[in-house]
Amino acid sequence: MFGKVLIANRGEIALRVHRACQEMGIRTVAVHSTADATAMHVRLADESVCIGPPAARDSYLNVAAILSAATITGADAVHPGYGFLSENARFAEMVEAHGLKFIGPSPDHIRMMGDKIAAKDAMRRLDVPLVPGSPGALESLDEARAVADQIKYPVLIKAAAGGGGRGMKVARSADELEEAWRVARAEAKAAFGDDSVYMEKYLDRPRHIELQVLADTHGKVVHFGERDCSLQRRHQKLVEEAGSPVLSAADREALGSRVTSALSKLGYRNAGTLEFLWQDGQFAFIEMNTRLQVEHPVTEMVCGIDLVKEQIRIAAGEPLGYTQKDIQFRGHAIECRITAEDPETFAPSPGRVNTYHAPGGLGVRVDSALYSGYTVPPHYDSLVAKLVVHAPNRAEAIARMRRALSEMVVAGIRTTLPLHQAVMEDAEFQSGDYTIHWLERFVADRQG
Ligand code: MV4
Repeated sequence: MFGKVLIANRGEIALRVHRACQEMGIRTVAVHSTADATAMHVRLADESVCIGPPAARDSYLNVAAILSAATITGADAVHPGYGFLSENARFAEMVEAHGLKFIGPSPDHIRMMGDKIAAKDAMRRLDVPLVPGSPGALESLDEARAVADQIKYPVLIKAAAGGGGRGMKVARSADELEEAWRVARAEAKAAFGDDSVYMEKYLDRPRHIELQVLADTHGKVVHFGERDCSLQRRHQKLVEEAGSPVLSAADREALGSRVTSALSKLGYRNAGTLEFLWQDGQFAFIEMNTRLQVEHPVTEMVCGIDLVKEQIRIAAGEPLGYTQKDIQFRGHAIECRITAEDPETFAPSPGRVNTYHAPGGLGVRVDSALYSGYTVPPHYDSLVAKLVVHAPNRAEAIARMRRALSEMVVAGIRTTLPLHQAVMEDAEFQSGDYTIHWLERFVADRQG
């Protein structure tokens, strides 16, 4: 096992990784920008290294500085967290070239899944269900017309290098296709420096359901069930649940066995999440994320497993200590992402947190790097706390979340706490009957 791990991240996820290391007897190295000198992840780590000025490109994305920090502190491995360098194949390669272990998938798998066309190609060959669409990249507007005529409108043009909704355009009929084609390509070029695009049938009211997997280096792959992440606004998730309110145990098992068999053939290793759209009882793969995700705690709560410890053990070459049938799904978990934003306009609200009080009690977990007197810097993601609850069923989990939200205090800045309370009180949310478009409308209605 590793003696020392460098955590190439900040905020709550840096703490999350530190906690797993601490319990495993592994020392930790924090890296931080000058804006984060007093941050909680720096305070808790065994050692810390300042890697640059506030702007992420000069610090948390500064590969040379991070590798130097790992070398001078004698770290054995690097955990990238999520965001920043976590899905950068080049970074994973350089970590390994410096004689360190990258706690994540192989650079080749990161690269493959970063190319959405290559990812779909792989899943198609491995019999994972997909949204109908173009067989690969669209080479011309004529080809786009031909594919659209075949799969029928509405269609969606997506960037191969995309994800997160950038470079994505809907064409509802043939006369909208040329415009969608041009705009999607231009946006893809501007955002990613790559104008490759592909086409899919547009699903108009799907749910976003993702499956968590782990693969060891001995050919074993297991899944930990699904998370329903349909509650999002402008591609920012707000609430996640495990399991999905619409999935039966049989559906979960069917999807899980398809996916684990596919990833086993692919030789995948470490943690991964496959994203699906679910509509009319059908699953369609859209993308795969090759990192630990923000919302991983809801899976941990229902499965009773520490995904970060598992990632570390896998990277150290240990085999998974259990099989699929040992993984049980107990109860229901919900996560609320509390951000430093105005709960109505979503304007960023960094600044000093005069008072911070975390809720507690049975089935309540708070992953946060906040403390009373901490100043939320303006340079990074606005996530300040993940409030996670676990209960025997969904109704009790919602009741528990309402109770926990009412106890939580983050004073001095604006946060999305009031929005979360309103969502939890809403009858439609409580019914579980919502799609990826539900929150957009809910927020608009609140704004009046
Ligand atoms: C789609 C779709 C409808 N049909 N693909 C958005 C981001 C990217 N990860 C995939 N996205 C979508 N792909 C087809 N064929 C609708 C979306 C989408 C979406 C997906 C998941 C979560 C939130 C979303 C919000 C808007 C659109």
